[in-house]
Amino acid sequence: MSKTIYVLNGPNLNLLGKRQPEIYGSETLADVEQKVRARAASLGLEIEFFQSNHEGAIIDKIHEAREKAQGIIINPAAYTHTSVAILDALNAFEAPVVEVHISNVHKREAFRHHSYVSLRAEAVIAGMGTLGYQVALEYFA
Ligand code: CA2
Repeated sequence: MSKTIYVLNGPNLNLLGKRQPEIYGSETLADVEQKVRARAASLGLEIEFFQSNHEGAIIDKIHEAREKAQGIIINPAAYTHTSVAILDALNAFEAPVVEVHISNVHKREAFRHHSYVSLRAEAVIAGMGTLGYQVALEYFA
């Protein structure tokens, strides 16, 4: 049976490729999803790809992953820096978690240097652009 990886994206990432290309690049989230699915297929992984601008919806998806996923790749976007609730949900998920940031958050404002999710993640990738999602998939493969 092939393994399922949940790829979760937080608020405003639906705007990827449409604004601020100097920070986040020119690929859209649909482009990222397509590339993630292609790489996952070649690695024999199933993907559930999800984006929401709502904290509770992301938490519900993490709860769903408890029953259905063997791993989570998450870019929590701004919730990275604020959400104890997402950290708590991830702490109730038993398989590995990889945190991805498109930009190098450590080169940016001080408020982006702290991540609640990093307290839970097995690995953190930042600053590789959207390639970070592919690297996270390789980790699971
Ligand atoms: O670098 C990342 O991936 C971030 O998670 C992106 C978040 C930011 O709050 C984190 O500090 C770092 C912001 C996502 C917003 O994405 C946009 C993309 C294009 C245009 C506007 C927003």
